Amino acid sequence: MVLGYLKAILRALESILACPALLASRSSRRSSREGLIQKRSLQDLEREISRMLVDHLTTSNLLMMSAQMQRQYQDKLQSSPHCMLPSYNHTLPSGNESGTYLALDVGGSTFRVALVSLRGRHQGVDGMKIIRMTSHTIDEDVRSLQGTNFFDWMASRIKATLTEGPDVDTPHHTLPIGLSWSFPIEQTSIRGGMIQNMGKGFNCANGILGQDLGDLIEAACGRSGLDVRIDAIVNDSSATLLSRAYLDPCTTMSLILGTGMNAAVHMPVSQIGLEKFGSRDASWHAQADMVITNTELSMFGGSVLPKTRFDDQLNRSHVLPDFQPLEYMTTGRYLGEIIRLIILEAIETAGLFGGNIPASITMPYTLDTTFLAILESDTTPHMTRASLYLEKTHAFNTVPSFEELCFLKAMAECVSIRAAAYLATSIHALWSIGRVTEENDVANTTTMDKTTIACDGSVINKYPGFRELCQSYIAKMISEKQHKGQIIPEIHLEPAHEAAILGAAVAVAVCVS
Ligand SMILES: *[C@@H]1O[C@H](CO)[C@@H](O)[C@H](O)[C@H]1NC(C)=O
Ligand SMILES: *[C@@H]1O[C@H](CO)[C@@H](O)[C@H](O)[C@H]1NC(C)=O
Ligand SMILES: *[C@@H]1O[C@H](CO)[C@@H](O)[C@H](O)[C@H]1NC(C)=O
Ligand SMILES: *[C@@H]1O[C@H](CO)[C@@H](O)[C@H](O)[C@H]1NC(C)=O
Ligand SMILES: CC(=O)N[C@H]1CO[C@H](CO)[C@@H](O)[C@@H]1O
Repeated sequence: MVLGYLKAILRALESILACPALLASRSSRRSSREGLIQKRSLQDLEREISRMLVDHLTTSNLLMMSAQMQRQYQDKLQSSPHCMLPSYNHTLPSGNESGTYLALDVGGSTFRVALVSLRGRHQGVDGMKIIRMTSHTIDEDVRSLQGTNFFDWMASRIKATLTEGPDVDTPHHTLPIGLSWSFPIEQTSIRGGMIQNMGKGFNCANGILGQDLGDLIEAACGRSGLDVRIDAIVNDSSATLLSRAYLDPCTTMSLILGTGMNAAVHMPVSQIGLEKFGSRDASWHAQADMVITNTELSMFGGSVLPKTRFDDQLNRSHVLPDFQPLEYMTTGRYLGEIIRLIILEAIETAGLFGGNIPASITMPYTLDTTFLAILESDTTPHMTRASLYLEKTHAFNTVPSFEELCFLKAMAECVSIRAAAYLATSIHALWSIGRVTEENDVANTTTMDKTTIACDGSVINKYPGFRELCQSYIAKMISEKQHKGQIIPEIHLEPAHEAAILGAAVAVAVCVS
């Protein structure tokens, strides 16, 4: 919950930092240097930067970094209130759960209500289906609702969804609900948690801080005449893991990589320090030998993953320096910013864009990942697609030349290759620590040794070639460490669709089955 709070501050400060007044002095200083003698050629700069970004990404170096990251994970697994957080739900779905469940997904800008039908893993993709779903924009008016008014709004949408179609065919008298909640809560059980400030402009927590989220929703539904029960509350990373685990029993990890990142892993309770479980009673410990753990992966990698001067620059002007080292080098929020910093240096020292900074990129965080994706996927001989996109979205004095577009493309490739390699390293490390206790079994395995990682988020699922590249780095790292005659373990990164809604449904199904 501390992390969620810090993230909210971060967002607020980022928007303050983007204030043009703060940057005006800098850009005028820059533009007064127009006509500066060019210090080096663009090709020379390109060679230097690409060496810096990708030359060290050899399999043996990545394995060394993985070993160091494993030590960081082990350390935080023993004691840290911020990352490697064990959830309450210790059971993965058997794949035999069935029934119709109500799933809710409350995010920053939409509230979704879905009826999900589970019919068993043996049915293949038909085993898990959204049979009805409504999506409701959370606009300013909704965000400003205080206290129980927000939950009454939710209840009215739930009721509308339920009464919209044929009656729900459920064996349960009281309709069980699973909830994906993308805001901080201090979870106190699988079905409850104390509500915290939500950030993102929401007023809901006003006057009800510390009250139980599950109770609040049930009470609001009661006032609307709905007989429901919140049985499970999950966050994005556990929802993603659960949604995929229902169909594929090899799924024991999830990865979110979009604007931000996170990962969850199903791991042995014995590897986690006792103090990390808080005040759970003995019955929880008696039942659980494995637990879904929210890694908050973004916070790892500091002092392990080599940085460039551009990363240092980004870190220095960041409102939370050193807070999320891996995130700063891999997620959608930052890939574009790294490229922007490279572009600024190239303008200043290698005459890119005739030495002029396009007005649209003088401010931090003004180049988004879409720009990188378009450059990388443009295989037209003159890069006309990328050129058109640039013309449409950014103001240039003169249209960038083909040579300049090639420079931008090469830089985008290097930045995304490094992101994929660092991500692969962090996943390999996570996978490795989960196996420590099973090592003997592993050595003796004669059957398939396969792990599926459920993936959600725009970068991992949509950025051209990214998931495949990450997958191939992981495969190289694994095979390098294998001895002759051993079965080579496999890790598969698989996209999870509608993970928040389906994961919430699976979570509730696991609880009532
Ligand atoms: C699921 O059901 C199948 C078929 O009825 C059965 O063979 C299997 O053991 C069940 N699995 C679990 C984990 O209950
Ligand atoms: C979700 O993550 C928060 C911290 O980020 C944690 O407090 C909470 O227990 C997690 N919930 C689940 C169900 O994993
Ligand atoms: C990140 O920036 C902060 C603030 O400028 C600085 O103190 C810290 O040393 C930087 N971290 C690294 C790894 O350079
Ligand atoms: C593999 O299993 C056999 C028999 O179960 C056992 O004797 C042997 O020690 C095991 N090997 C390893 C490397 O654990
Ligand atoms: C603490 C807790 O409520 N854990 C639940 C996690 O999911 C399993 C599913 O079988 C339940 O049995 C546990 O009670």
